[in-house]
Amino acid sequence: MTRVRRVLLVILLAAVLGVRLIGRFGDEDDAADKANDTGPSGASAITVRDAWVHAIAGSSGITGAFMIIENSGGAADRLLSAGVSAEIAGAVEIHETTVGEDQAMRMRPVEGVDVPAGGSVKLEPGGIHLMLLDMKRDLTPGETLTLTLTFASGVQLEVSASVRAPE
Ligand SMILES: [Cu+2]
Repeated sequence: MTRVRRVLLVILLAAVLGVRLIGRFGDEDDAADKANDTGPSGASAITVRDAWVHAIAGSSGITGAFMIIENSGGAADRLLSAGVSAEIAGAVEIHETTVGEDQAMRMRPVEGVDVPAGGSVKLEPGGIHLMLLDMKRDLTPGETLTLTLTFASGVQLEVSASVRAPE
């Protein structure tokens, strides 16, 4: 009996997760429809939300920045580079996380990140992220950094990212 219940619970969980996934795709479809209604709007099609940076202390030297980049326009775009004040970090790279045959997680720089027309891309821990290197000081939860993102379309965005403590 308990086994049956456990199986039912798993099916229920899968159903809930499935619905949530479908819900997300639904939202993206809506965004795409809106973009189609207004047509390609040029320079302001790219927006960023939920930008945050991992807090660091004790001169760990590097940290990660994460966000959701949305493209409401009719043309694909591509994040080419990111920057931050030289008082904060010496360099910013775009990284992807890969899992090797030995199951170890590694990061490597990538040339850019595609943001599809009417779509979005999520930069997140364990996935694509911005890597701040050669950190000049600690980052304390509650403070805000300004990141500059440069896209292939020529769009340059200033993004406010809040510093958050590790969970
Ligand atoms: Cu990295």
